[in-house]
Amino acid sequence: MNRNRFLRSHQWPACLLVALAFTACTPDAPETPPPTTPALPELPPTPVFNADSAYAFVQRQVDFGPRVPGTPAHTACADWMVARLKAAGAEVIEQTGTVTVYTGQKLPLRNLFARWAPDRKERILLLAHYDTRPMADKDDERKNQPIDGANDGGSGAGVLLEIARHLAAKEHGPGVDILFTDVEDHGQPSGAMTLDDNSIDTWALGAQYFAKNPPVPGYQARFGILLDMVGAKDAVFYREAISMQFAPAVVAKVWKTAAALGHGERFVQETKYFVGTDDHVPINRTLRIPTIDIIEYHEATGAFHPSWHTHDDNMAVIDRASLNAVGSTVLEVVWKER
Ligand code: 1BN
Ligand code: ZN
Repeated sequence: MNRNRFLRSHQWPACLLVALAFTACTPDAPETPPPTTPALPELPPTPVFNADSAYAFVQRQVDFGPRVPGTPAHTACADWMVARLKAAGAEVIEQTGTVTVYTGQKLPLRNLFARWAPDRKERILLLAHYDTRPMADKDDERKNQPIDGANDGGSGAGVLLEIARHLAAKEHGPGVDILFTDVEDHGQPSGAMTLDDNSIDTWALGAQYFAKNPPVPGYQARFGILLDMVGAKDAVFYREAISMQFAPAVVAKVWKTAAALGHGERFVQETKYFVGTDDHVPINRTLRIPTIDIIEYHEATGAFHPSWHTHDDNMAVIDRASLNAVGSTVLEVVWKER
């Protein structure tokens, strides 16, 4: 077929358009730069978490003796913590009250709520209990005597006291609150490590009290992180099931940060259902702050560390590397939050 006859007159406008399109793509045509997203300002470097300091804070708590609510050792330890928090630049609200434990006994309650940059609306909540169990109900001996609570009570509070030391220097991002809860560990003894429905509310009385009566009206935070039993040697942290139910994005953030810092082998990407209750439950349920629990899962017991609620929960189980893995991860999460 003759090519000139193939290009019939009604086809010319289309050819012209194609030709024009090619012309527009020649190198001489002016280029419009692609749209760019403005770079976020660089964040200040995260301070170094000092595991020796965290360890010394655990030791200091244990040196007071068992921190059983209503005892002089508990009062002395709380006074010392308040002084430390104020020295670290916090505004400290002491929430006092009375709670009734499972025996019917009334106990004094003293939650310590330490705040940095309290005027900022956006906030992060960190928490740990500082009271210790009044009995060793999982031990074979001296069951009625109180425990040292180096891991259960001491370790979470020790890590948070070390983090507190750095918070006055945090000028960017959300304000930080640290809640040291009281009367967490005065719950009804159970046969196994699991809880029945009746006993579940006998635990975490300080966190329940805080959630029902927030000392700052309308208190809210972007998210919360609870530390409990984080100090034993070779502690491993699985994704805890209640945290996964209420705050899966916070678990993902913390576990990802831990892996980025080289602690991926301790922060295992697998969910275990093993915590019947803890302080994060009322914070999630009542205040609706998505809050996770970083708590050791121990392979041999299928639940907590073997020293749990025994006299073996003493300084011999505490290890700086475990305190460091948790403390440096939480400090990094806090510092990277914009
Ligand atoms: C955690 C540490 N808890 C007490 N000490 C809460 C709890 C109590 C979890 C009973 C499971 C059973
Ligand atoms: Zn306990």
